[in-house]
Amino acid sequence: MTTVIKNVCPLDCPDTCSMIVTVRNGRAEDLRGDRDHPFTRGFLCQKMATYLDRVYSPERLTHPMRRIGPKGSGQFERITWDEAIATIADRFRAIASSSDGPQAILPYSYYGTMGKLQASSLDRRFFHRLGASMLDRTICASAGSLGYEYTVGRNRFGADPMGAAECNLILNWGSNTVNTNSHLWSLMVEARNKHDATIITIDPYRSPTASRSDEHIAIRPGTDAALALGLMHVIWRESLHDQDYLERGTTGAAALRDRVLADYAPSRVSEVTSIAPETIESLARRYATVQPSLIRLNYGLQRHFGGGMAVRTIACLPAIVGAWRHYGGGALLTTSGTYDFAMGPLTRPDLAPPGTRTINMNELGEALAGELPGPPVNALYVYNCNPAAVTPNQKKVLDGLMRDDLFTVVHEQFPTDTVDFADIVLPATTQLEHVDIHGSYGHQFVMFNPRSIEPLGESRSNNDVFRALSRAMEFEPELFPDDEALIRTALDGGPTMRGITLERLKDEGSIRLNLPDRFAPFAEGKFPTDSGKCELYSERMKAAGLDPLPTYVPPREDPQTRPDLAAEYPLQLLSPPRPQFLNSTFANSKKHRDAAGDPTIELSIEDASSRGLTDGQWAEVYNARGRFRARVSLSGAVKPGVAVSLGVYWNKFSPGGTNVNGTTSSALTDMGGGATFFDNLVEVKGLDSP
Ligand SMILES: Nc1nc2c(c(=O)[nH]1)N[C@H]1C(S)=C(S)[C@@H](COP(=O)(O)OP(=O)(O)OC[C@H]3O[C@@H](n4cnc5c(=O)[nH]c(N)nc54)[C@H](O)[C@@H]3O)O[C@H]1N2
Ligand SMILES: Nc1nc2c(c(=O)[nH]1)N[C@H]1C(S)=C(S)[C@@H](COP(=O)(O)OP(=O)(O)OC[C@H]3O[C@@H](n4cnc5c(=O)[nH]c(N)nc54)[C@H](O)[C@@H]3O)O[C@H]1N2
Ligand SMILES: [Mo]
Repeated sequence: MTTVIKNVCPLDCPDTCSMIVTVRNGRAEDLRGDRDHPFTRGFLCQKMATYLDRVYSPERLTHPMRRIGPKGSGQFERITWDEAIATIADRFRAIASSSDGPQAILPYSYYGTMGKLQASSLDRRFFHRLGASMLDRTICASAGSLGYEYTVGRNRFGADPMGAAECNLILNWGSNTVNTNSHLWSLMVEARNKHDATIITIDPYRSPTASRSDEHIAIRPGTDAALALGLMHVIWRESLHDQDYLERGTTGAAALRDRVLADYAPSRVSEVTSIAPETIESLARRYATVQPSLIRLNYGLQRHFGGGMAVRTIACLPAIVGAWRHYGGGALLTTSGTYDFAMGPLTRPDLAPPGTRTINMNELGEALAGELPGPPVNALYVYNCNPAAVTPNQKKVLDGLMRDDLFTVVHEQFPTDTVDFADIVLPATTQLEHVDIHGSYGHQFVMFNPRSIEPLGESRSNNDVFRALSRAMEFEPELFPDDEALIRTALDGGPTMRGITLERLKDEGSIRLNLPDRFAPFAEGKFPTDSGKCELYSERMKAAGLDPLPTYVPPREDPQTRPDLAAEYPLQLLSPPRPQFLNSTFANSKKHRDAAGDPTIELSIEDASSRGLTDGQWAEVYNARGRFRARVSLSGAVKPGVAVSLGVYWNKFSPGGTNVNGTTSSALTDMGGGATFFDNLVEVKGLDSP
């Protein structure tokens, strides 16, 4: 029997594609992009095009296991699900009734799947009901989200991505759109082909997006706010601002104008950003006069200490030139705020005991080392995440995972670096084997993912495991209903969800949110902030102890402000994703690893030759936190003082046993408690062999 089913790509990526899966006699045999989906438009990225290889990989975890070797060794023996669930429930009960209490248990997850159910429903209910510590999921987007919210408003939405095709000027600002948001890139290319739009990329690295743009502005890492303030200086100096929009739609314009005219002349901004003053002037003029203009504002620039302020500052620009007036114009950080899913009823934060502590996920190393306030962490339950590879300050994290007194459960599809440290390993389903619904952070559709094939081996979905654990813990069964009931709960949300039902989703697969066609949310100058305006001056920021006006906050590890540190570790190291992997997902697949090649460290010719390094040679990259090995790459993609190492490789496939996060810092951003992966000074020395 052959059936054709619409599934949804589960990856943590803005595109959330609609996929057409052909199932023959219970086996998925073909998977491709949905031609009828307005955003997917018939193509999948290079990673998902071979997803069936992942689903049917012989390396999948297919039964529960218990550790039999030392921690970190990855030696396990098979056990039954009953035994696994009973072991976990017994340990959780013992910890909960010990003097440390249930907060000594820490759930640890991120978005291995973006599905509303398998990422954030029964897991939250289970751990809230247990009284476990809460996790602040800050590893990716929290700095910029807060900076954007302070400025543009609580719902955190912006330009309609479908409108990108109608823009005349497009800035990829800290965004490698070609690889990380490829369906938006295709709309940008459409704008260029149809009406000669100009695409400009602002990135210290000549990324694939930068090289395919009409112009690449190679900014010094972590200095984007200074550039934005320099653009404002030119715009106001030359009276290119939109006075009418500023009066109707903003607070604090006069104060911001005074600041930028006094402090951010292009000559000074040039010293900070290492962009020529003429480039700043010309960009400002074009940005102010070519409309509609879109700033695709993404994550690259948030992973520095001043990341929150940088996003907040850039997010002021569209209001100053009136770009929000136009469909497609303005700034686009995420569309996630357009979704009114009923997240409260779904996740039930009310079940958590009052005063329960929250642990910032970027500080996992500190948490495991007992350096944070509150009880120690005695149990860790990991799902949808590979912290041994993806978290900063890796040595500290691995030291913590080695603790013999730490009880670690890992629910996974594959034997990741994190699995190696587990006491109990649970096998997880893939997207074809479980049901889910999806929003997106790059488009505006709600999507339904049915179960297309039976779970492989004994694998179980996240929710199935939490249902089993809740029974073993004797929690109220009504808190742990079946997945369809949870979908109905999630859909019973606010205005943009109205009319979107499970029945319709089953029928149609994907439904656009209740939003106006040609959505231009701030065309009239009304914003979902306290003042109802775009807050160039923010009382909320002032109350939070932050500068209420946009400003430049330098990186923590910056040669200009920390010459002492730079004397030892002179290179600013960026480590954005490698196109063949999705964070660390797919980095175990031989096919993807072969396509990706060895880990690399891209350097300027100047920095390589002063260290006697040649192209292709193995090198060690290091600082006081740790080290990793990579091949020197002299591709001409970075300026002196900057280094790039793409991608989150698995430690166990990295020469020397550690990846780039051996060097990254767990310091937090200026706001939102975000990660500072790219705020990282290192030095490089040659090796004779890996
Ligand atoms: N193929 C692929 N796609 C992905 C992912 C993946 O791993 N692989 N990951 C997904 C996830 S979880 C996320 S969060 C997004 C991330 O996607 P993006 O937001 O595109 O983020 P990055 O690729 O980390 O960084 C984008 C660019 O910012 C640049 N950058 C670094 N520092 C600075 C700076 O100070 N200023 C400026 N202007 N630019 C800077 C980097 O060099 C990089 O080229 O992509 C998603 N899509
Ligand atoms: N140096 C550096 N480090 C980074 C980044 C960077 O740019 N540079 N990027 C950061 C960013 S933006 C992010 S978002 C994080 C991402 O970090 P993670 O969220 O850890 O993402 P992945 O590495 O993709 O790991 C997700 C894991 O979830 C598993 N999984 C998938 N589906 C399911 C499921 O249904 N159930 C269960 N139980 N497991 C499942 C997958 O097999 C995979 O191993 O990494 C961060 N780390
Ligand atoms: Mo991310």
